[in-house]
Amino acid sequence: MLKPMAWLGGVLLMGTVVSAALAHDVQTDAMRIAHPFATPTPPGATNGAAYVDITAFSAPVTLVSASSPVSSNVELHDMQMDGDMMQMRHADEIHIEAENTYTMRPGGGFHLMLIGLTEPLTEGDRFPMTLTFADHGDVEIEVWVQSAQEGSEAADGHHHH
Ligand SMILES: [Cu+2]
Repeated sequence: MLKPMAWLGGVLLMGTVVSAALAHDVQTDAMRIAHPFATPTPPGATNGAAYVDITAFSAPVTLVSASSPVSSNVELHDMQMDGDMMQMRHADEIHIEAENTYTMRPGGGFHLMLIGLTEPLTEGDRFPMTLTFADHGDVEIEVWVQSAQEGSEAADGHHHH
């Protein structure tokens, strides 16, 4: 595993080629989960957010819950404009139709809210998370803590090879 500083230097030198190469994913019979990442949190923050891209293969998949040792709860959230206010709402499930991809990104839409962090999320950290799907059981993923831009670019690059 690369040391965070070496990894950061590589990204700065070689840009998106390296980010794409350093993307990671998990594949099951039913789906692919590409490049899970979470953004760093300021000291003292008690909540964080994680993002994954979920591609359903030949049948729809439905994410119903998530958990991680880094926080007391992981909630499915949906962030939408309500008038001129951004509002986060709890979502019961995230449904992805067959042969579709749902792309979570900072700034809006679905995300995985880490409620009650045991410690701040620091760039370069990695932590496990369990995603629970209706009919498809649990899928273990590893979440990388990256800036919104780096995480998004790595996930975007993942879809282009
Ligand atoms: Cu949220």
